[in-house]
Amino acid sequence: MSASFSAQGDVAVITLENPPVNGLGFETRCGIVEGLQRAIDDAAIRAIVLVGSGKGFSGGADIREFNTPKALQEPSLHTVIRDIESCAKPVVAAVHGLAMGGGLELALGCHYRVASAGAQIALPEVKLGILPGAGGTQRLPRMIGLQRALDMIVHGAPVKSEKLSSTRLFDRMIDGELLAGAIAFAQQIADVRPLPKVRDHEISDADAAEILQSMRDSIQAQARFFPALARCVDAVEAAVKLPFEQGLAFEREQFLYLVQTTESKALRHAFFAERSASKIPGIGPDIALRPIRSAAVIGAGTMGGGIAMNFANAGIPVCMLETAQAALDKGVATIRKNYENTLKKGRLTQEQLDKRMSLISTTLEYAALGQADIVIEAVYEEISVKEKVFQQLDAVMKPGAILASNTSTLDLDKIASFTSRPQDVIGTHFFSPANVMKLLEVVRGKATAPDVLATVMALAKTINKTGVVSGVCDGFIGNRMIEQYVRQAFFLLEEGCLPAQVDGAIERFGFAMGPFRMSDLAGNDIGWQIRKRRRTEHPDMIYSLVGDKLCELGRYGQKTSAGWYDYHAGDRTAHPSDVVNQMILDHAATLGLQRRQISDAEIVERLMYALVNEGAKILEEGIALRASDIDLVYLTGYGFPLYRGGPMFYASGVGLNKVLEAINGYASGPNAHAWQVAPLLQKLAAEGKAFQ
Ligand code: T1G
Repeated sequence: MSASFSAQGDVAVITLENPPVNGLGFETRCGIVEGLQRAIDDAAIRAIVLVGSGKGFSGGADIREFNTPKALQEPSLHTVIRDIESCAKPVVAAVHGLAMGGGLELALGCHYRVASAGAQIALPEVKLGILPGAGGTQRLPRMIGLQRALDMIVHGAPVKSEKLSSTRLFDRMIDGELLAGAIAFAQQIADVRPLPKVRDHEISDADAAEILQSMRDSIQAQARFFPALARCVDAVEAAVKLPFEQGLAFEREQFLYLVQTTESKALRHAFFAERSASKIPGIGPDIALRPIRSAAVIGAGTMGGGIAMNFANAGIPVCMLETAQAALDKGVATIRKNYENTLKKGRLTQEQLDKRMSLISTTLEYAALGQADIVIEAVYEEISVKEKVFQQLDAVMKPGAILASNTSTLDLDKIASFTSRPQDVIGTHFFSPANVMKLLEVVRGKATAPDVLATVMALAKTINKTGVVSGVCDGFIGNRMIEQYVRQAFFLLEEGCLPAQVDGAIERFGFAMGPFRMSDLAGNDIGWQIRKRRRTEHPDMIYSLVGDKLCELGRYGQKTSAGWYDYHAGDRTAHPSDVVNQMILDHAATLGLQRRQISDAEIVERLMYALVNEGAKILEEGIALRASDIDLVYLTGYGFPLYRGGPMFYASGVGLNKVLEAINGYASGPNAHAWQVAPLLQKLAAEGKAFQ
């Protein structure tokens, strides 16, 4: 059973034992009910303490059971809580570490609650696209007041236990050893009757209507995409307006509705995707990591400076190298400006700013970097430049130092071959702005040592990045797929669309930014250089020339105040351009193409399925370890809508047979050559399967 029973004198102790977070899975729920019964049957027992083993009280319902029979198998969490609440002997919840979701609801069902300081108290269900489904929306407002409970339920953020010590939630804060303190408390209240029940408290906030309306107003924009937000407010309103049992029933209805929604399944998929990404076949969690106590960055430009900030933010000293003092001074000034902007927004204190700046040093000499544990190169994307840098690093870095490249398209194995230690070379592909974007593609070279890979994946967590392992190919995972997405976007212009229509369609689908606004931001000339290189390396990959014609006009994007769109000084708003639209029409005319009205649906399908088809090839080649890694890349690096779960999850939801059917339709169109169907997609569609 995932809960043990012991008796300490006249107090029974039921200990939740379901590592790593005492998820309230079926076996654990059975263990609690059995322990309760034993305590009730034993006349010598006067009170019961419920405590969690390991890192905390409980992280909530076992989310691995969701949408499986076990999730609702009796005793359900509802039943467990009802048995506790109706127990004839007092039940005390002893909370440490964390009490989240169903874990907090379990504690709320107890007659008393005691806690040690520092415990994370939360109802984070909304982050999984659901709401507290075991009484949390009905009981928490009764314990901590309407406003605080509403904030915790709608936003899902944790609150430290000591911040709630003045509310009814905790009857006592325990300074010393939690269990001993809880047992002593239990003995003190053992004979108190009637037993206090949370449900018996009233919600007395006089301004309840204003509090609820104000929350509804504040979530309005997001609620369109995340149905759980509004239903959280509805459930809390039921706690205010309805008798307890009716409120509980209303909450249950909302939960059962939400748990089946695509949005919730997408959010749960993303939750597990983030945790699966750090699992690398053949590399166990106990591998010895190389210590990372200091770092170095080659290049103090936009990328180099952003990368350096990540280390300073994590408290790791970092040294930036440049070829000229002016470049170093500019890089440091930019970093300081970034921090000052964060300070102005109140997200950084002056002391933190000063501390971080003190961790950043600079040099013009490679020799000064020799003792760093990791060095990350972020220089110009040209193989000859990388060669010089890695030869110099090979000469000065101490044995065992990790040599990383921030390359986004070049061959990491070739870069590793410039050194005498290819086993210490790895790719760390940051996304601009490097100090903001969560995604870090960790590129594993043929020779990269397992401990180097494991060390950098752990470092990703330390610097607050989402690390995803990629094999070596042109563009790794994200850029290789976005290449096909942009190709389709260009073909759509030839066939009948204009930039604003394509961007509008995909942004209504949920992308933060469509391909043309994105390209104007990143710089159209970057894609132009890549296409030129690709045309020599892969003559079979045909691109529309419309992007080249744009760049030949010098329209590189926001940096030239003109790209696919026109931009006015000091304003990043993308204004449709008559010049560009006419260029597109003229270009299509030179091709003799009969332009046609193209629907938003076709735009979305072609952009999405271009991603999915390339993703299937990436999966098949082993460049990505799993489909959820590809989804994570898109959710954390490319503005893919979270409530759709990522391209592979989305395609599986559509049905791969339907995806294949649509692709086959486009493969008979004017740009058929771009639709070489991935054999894996073909296979899964034929078998009626989804991406795993
Ligand atoms: N169930 C099952 N496994 C869980 C889990 C859970 N609730 N929470 C975490 N894990 C696993 C996770 O997958 C990982 O597994 C390991 O624990 C460590 O997690 C009725 C229905 C608790 C703050 O939403 O926020 O209750 O990869 O890497 O950074 O109303 O996990 O090691 O195999 O994240 O220290 C509500 C979700 C559920 C909490 C710990 N509860 N979890 O963070 O470790 S719904 C939640 C978290 C519910 C009721 C409803 C975090 C954490 P593995 P980790 P961490």
